[in-house]
Amino acid sequence: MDGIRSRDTFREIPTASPGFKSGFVGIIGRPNVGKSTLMNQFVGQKIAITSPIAQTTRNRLRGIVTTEAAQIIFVDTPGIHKPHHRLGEVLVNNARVAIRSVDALLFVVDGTVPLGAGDRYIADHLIQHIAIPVILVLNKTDQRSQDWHQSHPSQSIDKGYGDLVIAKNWTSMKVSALTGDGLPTLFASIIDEMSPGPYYYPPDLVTDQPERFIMGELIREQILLLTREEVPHSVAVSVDQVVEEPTITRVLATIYVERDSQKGILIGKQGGMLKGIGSAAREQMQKLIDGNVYLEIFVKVQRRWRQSTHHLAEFGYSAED
Ligand SMILES: Nc1nc2c(ncn2[C@@H]2O[C@H](COP(=O)(O)OP(=O)(O)OP(=O)(O)O)[C@@H](O)[C@H]2O)c(=O)[nH]1
Ligand SMILES: [Mg+2]
Repeated sequence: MDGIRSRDTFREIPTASPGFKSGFVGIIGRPNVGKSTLMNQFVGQKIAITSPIAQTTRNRLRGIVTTEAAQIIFVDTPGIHKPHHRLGEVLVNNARVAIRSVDALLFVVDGTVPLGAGDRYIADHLIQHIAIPVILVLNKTDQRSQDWHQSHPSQSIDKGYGDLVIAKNWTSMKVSALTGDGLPTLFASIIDEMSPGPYYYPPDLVTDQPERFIMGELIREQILLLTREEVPHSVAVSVDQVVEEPTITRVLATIYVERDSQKGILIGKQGGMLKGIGSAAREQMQKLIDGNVYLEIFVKVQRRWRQSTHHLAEFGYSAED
């Protein structure tokens, strides 16, 4: 399906035949290991934003994959890290909450570096608190080049994880979320872990989040890609209006930052930065809805919003329990 919209389709939830399998699969790991990239690859469509900046994902986001034999609902979560502000605390809390209500977990790690303290911390948490099946996903193996193999004897990396896998009887797989390498095998292992179950969503639905949410994320993604230093972490985006006209969809959005200096950076010389963000985000939105988009963006300062429970809630980052 092109675009997440299927306006004219009546979405019906079919009755599953005997033997149809379904379930929820949490994707967890440190920031930046490729969790959202992996979910997008499975879904076959970009529903989660991705970037080289750690802590890209801020909301739990479901990606739905329906085949003839199964429906898997992937739950992408924010990277687990040591929080430095209230926003970080909420994100890490919500990632932990998300993994309590799934049937299996993909624990994603960067397969090009040795097991680090951050991964070990998550692994210990899983070992102590989680009883559901865990598949350890060593991602980014496309970066294991000839040189890489010479400077990082791969056994030593895989061994660190190997001990974990053996101790807990986890399955482990090497993949590249970027190229898709290893994903069919991983998907088959996921299905193996699922029990017979119903369709939870209509077969043509790819995410539980409304289009408006993803539009805001697409703007935030461009900010992550185009700005530097503290700016990416200091922004929140609200999509204030989406008006669908016969030939175009008009979108009105506001970017919130914490300081005037950040506002200056976002707008840029003669508005150049904001124009760049707007036109790239607009292009992505057009792909998303498979139609024309007119996008207007404002920038406002909301001081210390990342520390304010009230503003966090307003921007969609409430703590779950
Ligand atoms: N080379 C390579 N890069 C990858 C792979 N998977 C993801 N990346 C890149 O790694 C960066 C982080 O990817 P994301 O999918 O945003 O990572 P994440 O784990 O969702 O990050 P957070 O949302 O911050 O927790 C992006 O620049 C991706 O393009 C992979 O298999 N190979
Ligand atoms: Mg992510």
